[in-house]
Formats: sequence, C-alpha cells, structure tokens
Amino acid sequence: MNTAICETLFEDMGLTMPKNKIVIKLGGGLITDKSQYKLVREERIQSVCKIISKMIKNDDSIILVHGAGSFGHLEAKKWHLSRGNSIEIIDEQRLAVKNVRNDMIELNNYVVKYLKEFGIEGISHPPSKWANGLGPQFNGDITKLGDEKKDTIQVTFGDVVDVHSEREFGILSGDDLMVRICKEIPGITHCIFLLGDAEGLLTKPPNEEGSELISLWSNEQEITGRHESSQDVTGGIFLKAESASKIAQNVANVWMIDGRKPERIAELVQTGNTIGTKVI
Ligand code: IP8
Repeated sequence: MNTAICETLFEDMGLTMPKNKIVIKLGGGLITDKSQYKLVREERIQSVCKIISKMIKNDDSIILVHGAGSFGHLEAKKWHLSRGNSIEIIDEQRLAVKNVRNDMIELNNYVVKYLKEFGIEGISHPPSKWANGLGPQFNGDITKLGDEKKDTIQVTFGDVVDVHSEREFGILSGDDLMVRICKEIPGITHCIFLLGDAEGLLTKPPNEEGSELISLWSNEQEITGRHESSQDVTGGIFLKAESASKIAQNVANVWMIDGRKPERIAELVQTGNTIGTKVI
C-alpha cells in the first residue's frame, strides 16, 4: 500500500500516521546501578521518558524494551539461573526465579510510572508470562508489541523465562527481544540501544586511556570491550553489538547512543545523525 493511501486510511480512522517507528532499549546499566542490588536511577528513567513522550506527541511510534541491571543480574548470577536447573540448589533457584521475576516487575513499574508522569500509558508485557526458551529464537508471539494506540507505548524487558527441557528456566535478554521485535514487527525505522556508561561503541572499555568512539561499526570490526561477568549474566556489550548487527540486516537506522544524553534520540530521529555509533 502506498503512503498516500495509508495516510487517508489513518485519517478516516481518526488516527495520524506514525512518522517513525522506533524501538528503544534502555540498558540495565543506564537505569540502575549495576553493582548494588535494586538501586534504581530514577532521574535517568525520567529524562528518557520525557524525550520519549515528546516524540510520541509528535506522532512517532515507540516500542520500549529495558534491561535488568541490578534488579536481575546480581541474583541471577548468585543462583546460576542462566545455567538452568542445578540439582543440588534447585529449591533456592526456584525461589530466586520467583524473586527475580518480581524484582523485574518492580523495575518495570518505575518505567511505567515515569511514562505516566509525561502522559503516556505504558502497557507491560513481562516475558515470563508469554515467552519461553532462550536466545533470539525463543518461543512467543512478539506481534502484540506492535499494537499502536494513541499516547500508548508497549513495554517489555529482559526476564527469567521457562525453558521446556531439563534446564527448566533461563535468562532471556532484552537484547534478544530487540532482535525479534525488529525482525517480526513490520515498518521499524529506527532501533536504538541506550547505554549507561559510554557515548556508543568504543575502541576500548570506557575509562581506559585512549578509548575512542567508533562512529560507524560493522561486525567485521573487532571490539575489545569488557564483560563484567561478576555483575552480568547475559553478554554485556558483546551481546548488544551482536544483536545490533543482526538487526541492521532489516532496519536502516540502528544506533548505540549515550542514554545519559537522551536529547540525542530526538536529534537522531529528526536529522538522521547524532553522536553515537551507527551499526551497519
Ligand atoms: O539486562 C537480563 O536482561 P538484559 C534479564 O536485557 C535478567 O540482558 C533477569 C537478568
């Protein structure tokens, strides 16, 4: 269907045509302090939600995914949840699965609360309720995240999900959700990963001398990141880069940018460019 016919149909239905369809991931390291159990960075969530609400009022459509940070990774690490059922500690693990799921809902509530503060209704889709299996090929109907309604955003997040094998459970990263959303929901124009500690992909870990921003990245280019495996049960920056690279096969504008400067999201969408890493 051509754009003019689409526009007329939208108008007839009393809707305005979304200008851009943007999938944004709030990294767990952006919205929490990853080293301290359940320490949320509310001011960062708030400032991203403010920009997002302006974009929604400007008729862009947004799907939001967020990471777990210290609401998920620390307990998941302690109880080896990413390995699945470990017979000798299974009772503690089952309890930890419940606790992490509850903690993730608690973190999600902060995101929904700040969307609401700016007049946006966040509709939450906790993966433990609709997805099972691991990696980007997990089972679950992602299409509900594509539902569009005025002043509404569909929201999902990394979670502990059931695995239908002797493993019993495992960790589904928000990055895997990003890959599937961008593959299965039609018309995505932008996919943006918001980082908490860097302006984009860097040549070396942040804070290391000589570390520079890579403004254009493809996966042929090696990165020497640091994976904080004491805090992170998914793949850190490596999984993010790999996921972004997969997404770049279907989506034209895939970026990693600094979530501490959320005005860059709006700049990117308006001008096609900003400070950050464009993934090709
Ligand atoms: O932070 C991990 O999701 P991510 C989910 O998006 C849990 O990788 C529960 C650790």
